[in-house]
Amino acid sequence: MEYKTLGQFIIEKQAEFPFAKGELSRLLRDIGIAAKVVNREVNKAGLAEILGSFGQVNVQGEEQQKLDVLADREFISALQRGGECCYIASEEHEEGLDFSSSEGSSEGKYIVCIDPLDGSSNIDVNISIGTIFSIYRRKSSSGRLSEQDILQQGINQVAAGYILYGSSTMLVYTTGHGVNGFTLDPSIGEFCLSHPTMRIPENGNTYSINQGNFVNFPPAIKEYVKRCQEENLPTGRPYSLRYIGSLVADLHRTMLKGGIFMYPESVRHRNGKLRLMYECNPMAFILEQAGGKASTGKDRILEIHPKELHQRTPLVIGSTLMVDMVEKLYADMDGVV
Ligand code: P6P
Repeated sequence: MEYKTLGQFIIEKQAEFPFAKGELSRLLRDIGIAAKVVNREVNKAGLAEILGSFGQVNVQGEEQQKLDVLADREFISALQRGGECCYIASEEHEEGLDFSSSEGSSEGKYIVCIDPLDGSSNIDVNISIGTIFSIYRRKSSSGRLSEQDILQQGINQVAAGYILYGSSTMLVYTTGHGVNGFTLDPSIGEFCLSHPTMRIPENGNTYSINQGNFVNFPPAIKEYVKRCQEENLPTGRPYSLRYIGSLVADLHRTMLKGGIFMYPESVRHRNGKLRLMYECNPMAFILEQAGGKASTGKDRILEIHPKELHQRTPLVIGSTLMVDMVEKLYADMDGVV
């Protein structure tokens, strides 16, 4: 069987970056290695005694599942060992990990924002979970990092990707030249190119939202959901609601099949629930690179100017024509309560 591994692909694509010295390639390979270790632990979670909470609470106030902690440690140590990374912002840590001490201990020029194990509340019910990462190049050339290096707009990402630990484990990433998907072949322990040049259909028949929050949704989202429930598609078929409650799984399906995912602002989540730096920006970069769209309902996600590391944002993402419709409703209903 002819296959191309992630490592071969990265080296092949590096040639497209004339001035690349291989640092980003090494960084992506480091992430791929950590993903294989986390995948091994996720797959045996049901067998070994690593299910259940770690008894600590993370910065989000969420009970830390043991796999959360393990994944966080694994990715951080892989990135630190690789030496290409000068700063890591992780969902599991209030403060970022800064390796750019003024003594210049780190020559790394990349900043990584990561959600080591998103959707971890699904671990003990065996639902797919994921890792999401976002990579920036530092703006300053050396010395201690400043806030301008760390809180960059999503349009400055040099790479972003996710790992989906599901019925099969996939790594999907972009460096701004399209989106490619790799499936882990356990028989050789390698991620192999399985979904080259991924594209999202410009329309779809699936909407993905936590309908349980309906009463708290803004008017534009309520109107959109109502139309999905009451109207049929141009094909005459009804819309389908699909919601797993695991961002990577919901967005992977959306990218493959078309559709729209929404986690809007609400009475309960004034700025939405999802995090800008390590959930929404990377997924927005990937979906845009696959021909989709990602906004707050009003503004493009990738153009948000971050103010803090763990800030939240509303998210409306998926097939372009469906996101356009939601944005039109926000514009038409602005001010409606
Ligand atoms: P809710 C998982 O906890 C997560 O962060 C995302 O993966 C997911 O999309 C969202 O929260 C689900 O949130 O409020 O619908 O349970």
